[in-house]
Amino acid sequence: MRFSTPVSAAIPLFAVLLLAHPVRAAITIMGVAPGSENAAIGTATIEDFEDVNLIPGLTIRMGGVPAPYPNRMWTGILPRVFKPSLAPSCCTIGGPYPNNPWDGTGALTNGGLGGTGLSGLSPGDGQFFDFQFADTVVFVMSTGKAMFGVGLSNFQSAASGDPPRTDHELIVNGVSKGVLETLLPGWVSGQYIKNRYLIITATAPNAINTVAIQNVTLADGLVFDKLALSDFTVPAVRSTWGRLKAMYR
Ligand SMILES: [Ca+2]
Ligand SMILES: [Ca+2]
Repeated sequence: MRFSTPVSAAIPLFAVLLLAHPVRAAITIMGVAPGSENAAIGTATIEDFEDVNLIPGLTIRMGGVPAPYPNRMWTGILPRVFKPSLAPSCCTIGGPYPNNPWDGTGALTNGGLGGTGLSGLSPGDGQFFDFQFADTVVFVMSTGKAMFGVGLSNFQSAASGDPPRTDHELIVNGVSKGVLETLLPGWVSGQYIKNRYLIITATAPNAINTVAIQNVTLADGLVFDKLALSDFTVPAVRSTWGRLKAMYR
């Protein structure tokens, strides 16, 4: 087959078209300081972790649990409510953490996933702040989302952790985006604080299916709260059809 337009002429035209229609980022990542998140999540469905029931369509996986203990995956119901204000203060655990929740008093943690921990009190099946800690926390959505948000607390970064622990990798839809420490402007590290509110948005036809946060080098007890999910709005097909009908009335 021969093309009517010579290749040498088509390339500049293609370049011009690219410049005229810049490719929009399919997935964007941002972070805001505590108290500034509501503008971004105002209409979202919120999981506040104040009871054991998870919002529909959300599955949470605790991965990379040190052997011989199993990974855990929760859909619909959590093993218990975790309250950071009741985290153990003994045995270098560092609790309590009354400032970790983003709403109410309950939250999600990657701890308590094997044995009785340093405190001797861990139930071993999750939602308790003690060893063992999962290396990776994965949020799995049953349908692709337009927006995913979550409050991050108790993250102790490698360079400034109070005391330092590890940086934290963000993986969206199975693709690494780098570490939160450099991804989120104004990142603040520490175990007794809220670090940042993470907001991920997708531009159709892309969608957010999984969000994973992973301790890179050392175990770090992490706290998550005020998780927000937004669906895509109904496609504009109907309104476009309505406008077409109006044109031909
Ligand atoms: Ca909460
Ligand atoms: Ca921590």
